[in-house]
Amino acid sequence: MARRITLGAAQLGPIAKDESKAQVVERMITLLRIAAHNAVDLLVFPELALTTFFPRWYIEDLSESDHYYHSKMPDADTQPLFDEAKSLGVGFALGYAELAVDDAGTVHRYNTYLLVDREGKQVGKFHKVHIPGHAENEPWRVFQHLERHYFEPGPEGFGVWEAFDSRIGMALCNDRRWSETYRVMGLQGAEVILIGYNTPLHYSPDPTQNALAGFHNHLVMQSGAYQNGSFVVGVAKGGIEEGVDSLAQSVIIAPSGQIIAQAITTGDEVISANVDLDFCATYKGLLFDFNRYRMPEHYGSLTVKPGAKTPPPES
Ligand code: CDT
Repeated sequence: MARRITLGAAQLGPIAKDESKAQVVERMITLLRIAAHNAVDLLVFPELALTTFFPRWYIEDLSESDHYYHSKMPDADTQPLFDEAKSLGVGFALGYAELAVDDAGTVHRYNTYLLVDREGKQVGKFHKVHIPGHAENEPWRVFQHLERHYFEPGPEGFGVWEAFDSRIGMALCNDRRWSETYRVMGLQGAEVILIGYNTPLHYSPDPTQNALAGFHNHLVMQSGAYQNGSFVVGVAKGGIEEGVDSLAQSVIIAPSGQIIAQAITTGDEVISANVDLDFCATYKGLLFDFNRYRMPEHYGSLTVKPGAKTPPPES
């Protein structure tokens, strides 16, 4: 019998700096209800879904930015979202800024994805690995991308969780540009990879890339899906937020690499696709049968040793 699931992406439009978390949660609940109406089993929200993209502003003393972070989930602000999802029987993935304190009392700030199943059980947590942008205040930029000031990379790496009768992996925004992200999850048998993003359409270090933002977004996720035989759900917070225009174009991608659903707006919008998870086997079991065809022992060293000579250019 086919293992069918309805995957959904809850794209969010801009969140203003002065919009309260309660207001954002209300918007998210509206999307949850639309998703439930469309029989969605797993609804994926974007990266940092509860606030404006605050890393575009420099706050020197990090403790003064604590209101953007959550040290427990759910908390008073987000409890209504968790309650509504549970009563609707819709699982979800939530991107948020997390403030964690380890056993030694050290504070860690992570860009986090949390996976919640249809019964409301928290089944997995991922901390973003590739932290883009810069850590220093660079006020001369048109806008800043200070993720390296606000977040440290997650130490656990990329995992896969048994949930939704499947194997679910998670990644956040810049992670999607790196082939290792998908491959590490692919090697763990990921059938569905969830990716939330906030991607400005203007790339200050090289504006010639601006026109390619949409192309690169789909290129990396479609390749990652195809090369690992996985579905990918890519979800944006898009539109013009505090003067910064960000990419929308949320998508659901099949293991064939084909886009099977795509957002048509830059605002709050739900897209969904009813898929057969067994379709992954068409790729995982044939062309990308890792056990049969992958050749790690023939790839050479994956680590370039310090001082290693690169091959001379061909004349
Ligand atoms: N949020 C996030 O990771 N955004 C980055 C922007 C990189 S430009 C500094 C991205 O890769 O889309």
